[in-house]
Amino acid sequence: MADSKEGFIPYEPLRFSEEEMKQRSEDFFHFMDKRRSLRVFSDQPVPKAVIENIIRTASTAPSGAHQQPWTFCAVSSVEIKSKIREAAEKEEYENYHGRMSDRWLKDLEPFGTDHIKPFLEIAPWLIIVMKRSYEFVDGEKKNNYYATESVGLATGFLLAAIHNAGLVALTHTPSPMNFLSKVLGRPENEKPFLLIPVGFPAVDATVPKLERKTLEQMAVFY
Ligand code: IYR
Repeated sequence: MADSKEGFIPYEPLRFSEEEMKQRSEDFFHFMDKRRSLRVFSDQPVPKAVIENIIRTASTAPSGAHQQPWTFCAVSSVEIKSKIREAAEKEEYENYHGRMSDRWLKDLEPFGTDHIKPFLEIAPWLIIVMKRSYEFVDGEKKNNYYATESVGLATGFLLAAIHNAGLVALTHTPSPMNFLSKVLGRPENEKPFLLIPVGFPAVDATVPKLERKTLEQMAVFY
């Protein structure tokens, strides 16, 4: 047995047979392959307890020095959602009418996006993922390690948890996003990372016809 070190506890592994491993990995791939980003939501409510579990799951992601440099702001308030929509649409109007290059606009054509964002009010929940680049410790700024990577990982876990609950989401990036700090009254060590509407898909929702890269296109084995 490995020497026990202070501050360490035994790791209790999950144990699967080779057969089970193959089956589970294949099943999980097919399950995750069904995840799609949605832009059209139903206003059907989602219980807060579900959102709480989804956020708890996100926070199981690894992070630099286990600093967990994230805050998840979960908004169901109609007033706050409408403030967010108003401010986001103002920024997006500027993006679609001058700030984005012609090439960018062309690349977005297949997705049919524009500056109008009704999902920001219709989706029952908006989760705003905040990145904490530093903490105040005894009044001093202390940088968090790999904050961007860590928050990216936690957001991936969040999206998987949303999918697992049978819900849909959009990884939305209104830009610039500083209006969110203001609307939500967040401290200066937090910066908005992603805005994620969460809910059920609208009845008759459609998604762009996309193909994912094949294993051959995106993996190299050595
Ligand atoms: N933030 C804008 C534009 C946009 C950019 C990318 I890259 C997308 O994949 C989708 C949209 C918007 O949300 O409309």
